Amino acid sequence: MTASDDQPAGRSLILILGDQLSRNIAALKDADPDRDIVLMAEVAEEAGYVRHHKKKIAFLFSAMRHFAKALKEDGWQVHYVRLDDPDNTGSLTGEIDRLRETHPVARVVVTEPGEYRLKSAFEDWAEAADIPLDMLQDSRFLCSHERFGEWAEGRKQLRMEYFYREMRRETGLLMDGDEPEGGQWNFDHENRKPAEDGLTLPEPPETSPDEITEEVLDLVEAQFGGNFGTLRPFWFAVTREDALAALERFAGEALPNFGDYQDAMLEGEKFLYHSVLSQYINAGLLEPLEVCRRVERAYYEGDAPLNAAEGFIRQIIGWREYVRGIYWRNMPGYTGKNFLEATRPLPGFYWTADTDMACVAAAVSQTRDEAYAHHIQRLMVTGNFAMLAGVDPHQVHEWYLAVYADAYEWVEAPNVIGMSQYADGGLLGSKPYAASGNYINKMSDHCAGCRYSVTKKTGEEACPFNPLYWDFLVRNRDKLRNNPRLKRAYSTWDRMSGPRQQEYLDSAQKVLDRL
Ligand code: FAD
Ligand code: DLZ
Repeated sequence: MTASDDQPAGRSLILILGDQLSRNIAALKDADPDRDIVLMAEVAEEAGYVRHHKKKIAFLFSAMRHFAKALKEDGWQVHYVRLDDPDNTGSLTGEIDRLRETHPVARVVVTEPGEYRLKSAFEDWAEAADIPLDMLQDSRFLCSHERFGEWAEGRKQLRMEYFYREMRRETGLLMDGDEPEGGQWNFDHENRKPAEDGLTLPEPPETSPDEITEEVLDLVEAQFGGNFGTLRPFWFAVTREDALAALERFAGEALPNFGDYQDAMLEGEKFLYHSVLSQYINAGLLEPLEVCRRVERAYYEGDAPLNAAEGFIRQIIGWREYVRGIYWRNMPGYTGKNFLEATRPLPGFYWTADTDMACVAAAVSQTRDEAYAHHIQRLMVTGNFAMLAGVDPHQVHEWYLAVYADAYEWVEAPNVIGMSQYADGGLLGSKPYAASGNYINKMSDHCAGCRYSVTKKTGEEACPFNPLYWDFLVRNRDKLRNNPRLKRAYSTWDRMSGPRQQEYLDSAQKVLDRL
């Protein structure tokens, strides 16, 4: 298409994706509100590439609508396409083409998408299109792909801890000159307290749905009623202002205990001292660095101990940036990895919570109700069970991508394929996070009310995690035997009597047969 007379010279079409809801997003930086046109679109392709949790779709659509409104109020010309627009083409590239028919532009500008799938779709589209596409680096991340590449180059093994130290130095967060605050980089050893009775647990702030959100909730109910998840009550923040309020609430009320109880689980307590901010950070309502600076300030003002502030900041400038680096360095192909050759279908109770294992039932039912579970539930309950049971990691990946409000492939896939399923063979982490019921019993109160007995190792009454743990190690021995962090476990197994070993394997088989 050639530019027509009514095209302001050099006008750009700025595409803003549903997880790029920030006024500082790269695509807006050099844009001109008087000349350029912003496109935001609710499309079937993005809403349907996995069957997202209803709350996740509602959160994004409502946050997108509020962001478009805020941009308009700032003076931007915003073209917003609703999902139920009868002319909606169903795809982002289709919507770019449709807008260009009525609004000729000289170029299309987009900030790099967080998923390889969408980046490739844009690149393919640009090859066929008669218009330049500028895909800009996503400056919300501290570490560019090039920077991660420089760090990773030549290293035999990539390990988060060393990457994290570089990010501390580069941001200056919790640094005392060239030294880490408190003389140590990492206070993780202080962050493993089990939850105790009598703790006062703050709830994340609940934002009441306004008219825009109510309209979106009706749309989601009508169009995605069959998807997993409870839609109402809906309490997520959908604006930057409300997300900032959630950050303040976290920094004031939960952060002081965040470190101590980071790995704990308590029946009926869905959030403990976690921030419940990931969906806001990932969608652009909060900037990762501003969140870290707020937490750093809480430490310097004496409102939070160092183990809490350091532990939290490590999750964001360490883990969050590190997993993104791993994702882009290993795509395409990373989501298809299956080092342990696991093939079992995902058990039905991942969708229904209908299981007698109290810890799994709690994690799945709160996932269904809130589109949220905290890290240890994701890693050591649902993730651990799937790996021990030998579930196909791709099916596990698709489940996680669908059910959490914060899930985008760049962050979900390395956490699932790498950290939780060890399907990447150790690219991301140094050992499989495999654990028996003992771990869950130590860190939670779930076992006390469970129909299984965590102290029984085998037999009908035994906690299924117990025999599955050994079955997992035995089944994968050829692949895991040389892992130094598993040497002790294998020698414990080797010291067991033959009949005892057989009891474990028979019990595990019975659990697997029941799945
Ligand atoms: P907090 O416990 O309060 O942590 C603070 C922040 O640190 C989080 O908001 C998040 O931004 C960041 N963070 C913490 N751990 C990680 C991590 N391992 N990787 C990246 N960022 C981290 N996180 C997602 O954002 N999206 C996902 O789809 C996702 N899938 C996961 C799947 C599995 C199997 C596992 C083990 C972890 C996954 N995580 C994911 C990481 C982590 O569990 C969530 O970020 C966290 O539970 C979100 O809750 P929160 O905001 O209360 O986090
Ligand atoms: C997750 C999501 C959903 C459900 N819907 C939309 C949408 O309709 N329009 C849009 O621009 N973005 C949506 N998203 C977020 C995209 O899927 C996300 O930008 C990519 O997965 C890249 O991270």
